[in-house]
Formats: sequence, C-alpha cells, structure tokens
Amino acid sequence: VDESVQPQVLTERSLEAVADYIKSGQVKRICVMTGAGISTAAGIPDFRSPGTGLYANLKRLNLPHAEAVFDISYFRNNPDPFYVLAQELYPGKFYPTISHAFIALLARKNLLDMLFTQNIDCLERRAGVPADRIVEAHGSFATQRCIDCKVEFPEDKMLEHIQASRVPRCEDRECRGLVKPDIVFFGEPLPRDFSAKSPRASMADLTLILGTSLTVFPFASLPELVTRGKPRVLFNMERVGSLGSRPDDVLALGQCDEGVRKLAKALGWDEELDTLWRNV
Ligand code: CNA
Repeated sequence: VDESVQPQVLTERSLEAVADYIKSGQVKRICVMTGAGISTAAGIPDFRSPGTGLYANLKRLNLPHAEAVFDISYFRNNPDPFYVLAQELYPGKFYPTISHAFIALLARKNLLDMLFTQNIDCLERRAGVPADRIVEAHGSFATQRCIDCKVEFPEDKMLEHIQASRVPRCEDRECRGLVKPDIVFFGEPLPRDFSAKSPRASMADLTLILGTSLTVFPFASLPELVTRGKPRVLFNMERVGSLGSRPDDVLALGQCDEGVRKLAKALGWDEELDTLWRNV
C-alpha cells in the first residue's frame, strides 16, 4: 500500500473517514462482496485458512486433491465425500454473524444496492437481507436437483438424506441420476444472475469487501469493476486482490466482525446493529 498517495474522495484512509463519507449523504448505493470469512465466526470453516480451513481438513476423505470435493466430474463418479461435507455444512445449524447483520442493516437503511456472495450457507437471507438484493454467485443449499434430468428434488427428502448420510438420487425411476444442491461446482457455469447483476458494481458509491481470498474467478474480478475514485473497503484477515492499490481503498485487516463493529460505531449505529443481530 502506497501511503503517500492521497485519497481523493475520503479525507483519509480509515473507517472513520468511510463513516463520514456515508453520513455526508453522498453514498446512495453500497455494493457488498463477501466470501467464507464472514461465516467462520458462525462456526463454518472457510476453504483456505491455514489449519482451520476445509482444504486443510479433508485428508480423511482420501481425495486426489482438495478441490475434487467440489468438482463436478469427480462428483459424478464419487459423490460420497461431498455428502460427508454437506452434512457438516448444511444450513439450519448456524447463526448469522455481526457481519451478516450489518449487511441487513444497510438494506434496512436503503443503502444496500447489491450483495454479491460466494457463500452457500444462506446466512445472509437468515440475517434478513432481502432476497432481491442478494446475488448468490455460487448458488446455495436452498434448492437441489438431479444432475442428469435437472428435475428438482424435494427439500424435506434432501434433509432426510443428508442427516442419514445417504446420497440422494433422482426420484424418476428411469433416471436415478445423482442429486446435488444448486451450488456451483468447479467446472459448472455461474448463475445467470451473476453476469446480469455484475454491472451494478460499477455503479456503487462505496464497495465493502469482506472475508474472501479473492482467488475464485470470475467473482474475484468484481472489485475491479468498481469505478475509479469510488472507495473500496476490505475487511479481511489478509490483504487480497488489488485492494489497497487505489487512493481511496481502505484496509481493515483483522476479524471482519471487529472491523464492521468499528465502522458501525463511527456511524453511531452500534446499538441498532446489536439489536438487529440479537433478534435475527
Ligand atoms: P477462502 O478462499 O477460504 O478465503 C476466506 C478468506 O477469508 C481468507 O482470505 C481468510 O483470511 C479470510 N477470513 C477467514 N476468517 C475471517 C474472519 N473471521 N474475518 C476476516 N477474514 C476472514 O473463501 P472464499 O469465499 O474467498 O472462496 C470462495 C469459495 C469458498 C466459494 O466458492 C464458497 O462457496 C466457498 N465456501 C463457502 C462457505 C460458506 O458458504 N460459508 C464455506 C467454505 C467455503
């Protein structure tokens, strides 16, 4: 980060300056981009954090390589490892974090233009972010279908299978294809919603990026679509992508919940945030 470069829109590269920018009324549209790091505090491991990430803990599944568990061609021949993980990650067991609640608060204040999430845990919806403000770029566990005939599979039966560690199969006797949640595997295209809504990133007055390593493309190129001169703020354990390279980039390195609380405090929204979080 070249600290000698003076910010152009913010008064300084700090969360307090971001709060002032929001309070000034110049911010009408906020875009939020998130990844697995906003859910680790909820107890859901991310992929890549050393030691605690899923990839570090997949040895017991005997995979040829860690990514195989989310690889569509591997899944076709060997769906079991995915279903071992699915049982651990299945929504319903987890509670949204402060970061999820903050995004819901932005929506409540009519400031959230769009949330682009890579997460499949449905915690944004659970925190109260309206569905029409969420782009689930990698799909979600909310629905599932047969990978061959594409017919949807009922949710109650899916839950039964997951709980019993059984691999669900298409109910059509002729088909009997494997059923997979509508999450995007490596080798599969992203939902149409992603390409349709990505241009919104270039219309944002402010972009908040939370808990992602920005290593999975095309999602990882979203922050590049932000118009130059419009502040981008990174809440992450580590610096990622090109964040920090533009004059109005702010880096809030550390736990994203802590950074978010700090921003909320500077905005005078801290009590509201806590109340919202406690009541989700
Ligand atoms: P990743 O590659 O595992 O990166 C996570 C990033 O978040 C890393 O940079 C971490 O340093 C950072 N991080 C972890 N915990 C925190 C924290 N508490 N505060 C701040 N930063 C933190 O995950 P990405 O999302 O970037 O990768 C994309 C994959 C991961 C997507 O395809 C997801 O579907 C997939 N994934 C999703 C979930 C989920 O839905 N919760 C869980 C695991 C993986």
